[in-house]
Formats: sequence, C-alpha cells, structure tokens
Amino acid sequence: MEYKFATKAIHAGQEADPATGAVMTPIYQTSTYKQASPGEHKGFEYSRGTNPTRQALEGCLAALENGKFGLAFASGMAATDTVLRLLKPGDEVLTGDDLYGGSYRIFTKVYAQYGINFVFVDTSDAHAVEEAITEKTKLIWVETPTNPTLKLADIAAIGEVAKKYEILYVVDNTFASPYLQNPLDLGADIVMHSATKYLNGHSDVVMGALVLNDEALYKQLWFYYNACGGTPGPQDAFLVLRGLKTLHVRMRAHCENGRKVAEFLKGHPKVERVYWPGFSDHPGHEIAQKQMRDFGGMVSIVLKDADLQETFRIASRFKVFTLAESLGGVESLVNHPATMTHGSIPKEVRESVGVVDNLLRLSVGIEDGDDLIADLEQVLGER
Ligand code: P1T
Repeated sequence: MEYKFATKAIHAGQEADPATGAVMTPIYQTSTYKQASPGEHKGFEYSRGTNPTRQALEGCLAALENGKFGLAFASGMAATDTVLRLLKPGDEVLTGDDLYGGSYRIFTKVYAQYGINFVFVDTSDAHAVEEAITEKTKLIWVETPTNPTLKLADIAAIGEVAKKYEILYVVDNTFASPYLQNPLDLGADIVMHSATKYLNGHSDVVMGALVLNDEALYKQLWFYYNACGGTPGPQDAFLVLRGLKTLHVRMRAHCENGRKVAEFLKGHPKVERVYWPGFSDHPGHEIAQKQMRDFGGMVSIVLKDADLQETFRIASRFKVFTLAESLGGVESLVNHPATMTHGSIPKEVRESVGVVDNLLRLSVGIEDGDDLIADLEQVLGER
C-alpha cells in the first residue's frame, strides 16, 4: 500500500527494533559489528558504510522524495561532492547563475581545478539551458527556488532537455523540501538536499542527502559515499529522522507565515523589492503553481535606499528573527547573503543576479505570525 506524505514522514524506513521492540529507531552508536566468521554478519560491517540508524533515515528520505534509494551525508556539501565525483576532467556542468555560495565555491574553487568546466546559465529559462549544452555537458545542476533570489526553474521542462541529450540531471530541493515539490516525479535523476534545513528543521544538525531511482547510479554513488567517507554519525541520523516526523506540519506553518511576511513587506516604504514565488507578478509564479504545492517560507527583500552600513544596522535590530546563516529551522532567521552565505561569490558575479549589498534573506519560522510582523514593524516601521 502506498501511504500519503504524513504517514511516510512518520513511519517510512522504520520498524520496531528487532532486538528489543523499541518503537523509536535506536541510536546505534557503534563503529563496527561482530562477525561470526569473516564475512558472516547481519548486513552491517563498519559504520562508515552502513549503520542501522542511518539506514532507517535513508529509507524515510527515499520515501518522502518518491525515490527508491536514499543516501545521507555529513553535510549538504558532502552530498554535492559525492555527485561531482562521477565526473572526469574535460566534462562540463551546466548550472544556475543564482546558487548557494557554497555550491558555487565547490564548483569553481574545488572541481574546476580538476579540469571540470562549469557553465552558469539562467535556469529559469529552459531554452537557455538547452542552448548551452555541448558535447561535453555531462551534468545539469539546478536549484529551485534559488538561494537567495527565489528564481524558479521548470523542473519538468529541463528534465525533457536532460533526457533528450542523455545528461545526468540533479535538482537541489533544499528550499522547497519534499513536502512542496518532488523533482524525481518531474524528470530529475537525483534529488539533493541540505538536510540541515527543512528536513531536520531544528537547526541542531548539519547533514546532506541524495535520493534517486536508478540502481546502477545508486551503486556508483554508494561507492564514493563509502570510499570517501562523507557519511554522518548515528546521533545526527536519529535527530533528522525525528525532525522528518513533523516535516508536513512544520511546512504548512512555514508557508502560512511566509505568505504573511511577504504580504506585509510588499509595498512597505522601506522595501524596494520582495522576492517570494507566491506573488502573481513573480516571474516564476506559474511554474511554482505547476510544480510546488505551496510557496514556502523563504522571502528575500531589497531595502530601499540602504547602503551596506544601513543594511547592517537593520539586520542587527531584529528581536524575534536571529541574524545567522542557514534556514529552514522552526526559528526565524535573517541573513545578509552578500557578506554571509554568498560571500565566496565575486561581487560583480553576485550583483549581476541581484545579490546586492542591500538584500536580506528571511527564513520565516513557525513562531506566531503576529510576532514576526511586529518584529518587522519595529525594525522597519509600520506600513
Ligand atoms: O550547509 P550544508 O548542509 O553543507 O548544505 C549546503 C547547501 C546546499 N544547497 C543549498 C540550496 C543550501 O542552501 C545549502 C546551505 N545553505 C546555507 C547554509 C544557507 O544559509 O544558505
């Protein structure tokens, strides 16, 4: 029987512990497993490769993304790194012009030095993606909505392109979460997550994940996962597994507060521009309506007539929102992309896609929405 999302979030990948009947998956805090004779064991040899707590989490992640295989990593970047290990010198990667700064950094500062070429295109235009394909293109890497300007890519349209040219297609689904969007259903080969964000949801773990359907590809990725060792420990796997149990409840609250905050900010005299895909005049609104179940809890704003100093002053005045990197936790965060999460992107590159000095990114949490609005009012003034 195929269960619905909330049921899968609470049960998938998990069964009562075979040894004790414990209902909640135990934290198997062990690096190794007893073998009766060499090679004779219960499916677990060494925890870099396999661990029962992590295995339960991977089953749940796979179910939530409607995939067959899940892999958990020590961070989102470790998950990204593992995918990039599939490439060879001379290969080309097509990716978006607005990306998490750390993804931009691993592309341009780590893998570029091994002879892999990264081409940045506007992924909100599927034709631009197709036009940029060359014989060397081996991977299309798409973030949607993008971090931090919330541009939308048409996952299915790019999926058609990837299929036509037989190019591996990865979607970073961190900003949406599987509650809002399932890229594998729309043609992606691999879904990537920073599980640090909505999946865990409580800002107390750093973790990454990949979910996919193809068994041969899974085996290749599992090889690098085990050989290179970017896998997480059981305590963190337990915490993310627990976080997932409320993903659907949290996401509904994030979406509701996100809408409230975006609507408050739109047209505010201190705000020049609000990025939120739920507005009908957002250029990706129709795509969002087509492929997302709601519009999420991320809202970015450009402050009116604010230089860097004034932007810093505003960012430091919040009382309920906390000035910090990251997103997707129950608590609201405010981030200054230009100097924080996207500081590793050269100024002219980030400014060309709107990551300007007076841009602030809000991760709208699930506190009382009225308190969030009151905090914005005390920072910016009433509308
Ligand atoms: O931080 P880590 O778990 O390694 O995940 C990296 C990552 C990958 N993809 C996206 C879209 C991300 O947003 C991130 C991490 N982002 C932040 C820390 C941030 O504040 O934007």
